[in-house]
Amino acid sequence: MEPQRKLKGAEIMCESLLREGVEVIFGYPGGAILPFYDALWSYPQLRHILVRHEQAAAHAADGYSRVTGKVGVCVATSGPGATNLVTGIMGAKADSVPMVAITGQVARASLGTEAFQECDICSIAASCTKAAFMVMNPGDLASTIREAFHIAQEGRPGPVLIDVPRDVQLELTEAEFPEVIAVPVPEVTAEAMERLKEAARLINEAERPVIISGHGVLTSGANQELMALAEQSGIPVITTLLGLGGFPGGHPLSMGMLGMHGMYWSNIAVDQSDLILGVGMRFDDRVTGKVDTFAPHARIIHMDIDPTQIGRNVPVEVPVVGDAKGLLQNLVPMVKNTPRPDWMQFIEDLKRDHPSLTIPASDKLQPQTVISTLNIVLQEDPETTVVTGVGQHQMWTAQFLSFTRADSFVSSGGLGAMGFELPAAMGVQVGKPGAPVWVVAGDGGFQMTLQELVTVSVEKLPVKIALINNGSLGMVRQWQDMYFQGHQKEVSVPGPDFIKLAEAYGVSAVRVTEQEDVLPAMRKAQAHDGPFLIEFVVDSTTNVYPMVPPGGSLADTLEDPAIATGKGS
Ligand SMILES: Cc1ncc(C[n+]2csc(CCOP(=O)(O)OP(=O)(O)O)c2C)c(N)n1
Repeated sequence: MEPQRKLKGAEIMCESLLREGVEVIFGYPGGAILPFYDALWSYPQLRHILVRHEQAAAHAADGYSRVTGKVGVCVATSGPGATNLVTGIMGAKADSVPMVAITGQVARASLGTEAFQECDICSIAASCTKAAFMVMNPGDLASTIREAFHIAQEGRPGPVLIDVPRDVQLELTEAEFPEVIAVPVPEVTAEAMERLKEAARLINEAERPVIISGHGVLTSGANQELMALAEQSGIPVITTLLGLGGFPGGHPLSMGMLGMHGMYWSNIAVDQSDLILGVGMRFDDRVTGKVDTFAPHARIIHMDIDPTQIGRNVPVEVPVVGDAKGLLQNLVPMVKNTPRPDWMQFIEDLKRDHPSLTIPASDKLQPQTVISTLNIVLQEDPETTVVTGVGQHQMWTAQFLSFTRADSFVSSGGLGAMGFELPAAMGVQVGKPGAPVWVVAGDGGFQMTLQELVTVSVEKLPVKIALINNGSLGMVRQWQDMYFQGHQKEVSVPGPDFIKLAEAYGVSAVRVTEQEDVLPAMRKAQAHDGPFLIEFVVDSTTNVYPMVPPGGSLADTLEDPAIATGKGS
């Protein structure tokens, strides 16, 4: 501890953030956090991005963290400011994103009096953070902030909330700042080494093995190690939604995504496999389908940094706790290169006979056409990051785009929060100022946070927005059509004139209705110096396939009926 001069609580907060290496904060002021905002005058190194709704601050901090690997920071006032952060905080918890959320609170003497804008945010946050602290003494601020940053990053990363009463921010105290120590990467333990030997034995004996790679591979920076394992063992790699980018899409061993809207061949391969090596993933319900019938012939090796995830959803034969990078580094030399011609042929046959990337033959502009055209743009600039909302467009983006880097795809996976797209893209763009950032949005989700158009405009964040306007809550409409006898209820979401709206916010925009205009519009957006929106008016009846029906097993994966009956394009 290094003794310091007397500082106000709010100054200690700023000083601590600087010491943690924070460069940018996404936030929105209000009465209970005003002392902190006042202190920001003295800390110009802390860039503050003023969002237009606190939910956007949390999503932006999330997006920023996912592409920089740093802790994302968001700030709000007490009461409604704090509760508005909650969706974004929960999203970070679900997707293992390190975040520190700072909220103002009413003064200590008013606590528990139902004071104006008083809200027990620590209780609310208890279930959606790794930890939530209320700091009652300014002398505890520096150590609490240090602890929060440590907790956010250690083990399975996630969000931490710090609630600071207004008068604590104002009180002067002798500040002592703990030394900032980077969270060490956990060593591979002796126990894990024993498990890896067992894992290697199973891998070497397996006849029909698959690797399922998740977000943990990205957070641990284990892309190279995963590649080494796949190539050394000859085992195909399937990814979860958030695992996309952990293994290059174009690689011969890449099988794309599995799960509810995964590739048909991936789902069937998992169903038929005799060994699954799950790395940095959770076997969540979107991945497994009906859990009782998940991969009935497979033995499961599960590597994860969070021991509570192992054996939680599926029975695991070899649990290996640790950081993916270190575990894979140690595993690679233990596995033999084993040719499995029958298995690889089975997969090739599946790919040939069951095309999963289907586009309906129609005169109307198809959403998949738009998204697959974006692939051209993406391949041209390898630094591009694509950020999606939630719904059909998200699934088509995951299916049709080929991601090659860990920071090339950002999406709300675990929480599936519509409205994530634009604010998260702001954070991505702030984190990667020179890199192209594309948003793929649905017209429903976009209407949830489109007020942030003004933030991208004012902050000069040159994000490009591909708005897939199918006039409806497409994914919900699809479910109503397929599983509620076509009773479409409350799924039509007519929006405003998106072009006029974008322009009103200072964002240039064009509307595209024809296939031949798709690529030229994207080129125009790319060349434009600043944010740009393209509204693609697409067929409102198109469904996402493949699809595991609700309650179904991976083996029940439905193909596009047009393809299944031989009528596909
Ligand atoms: C905040 C929130 N509310 C509701 C849902 C449920 N939901 C999932 S997908 C979806 C429809 C999304 O519509 P849109 O953004 O237009 O995308 P599309 O499916 O049409 O591509 C809804 C309502 C959700 N995921 N998030």
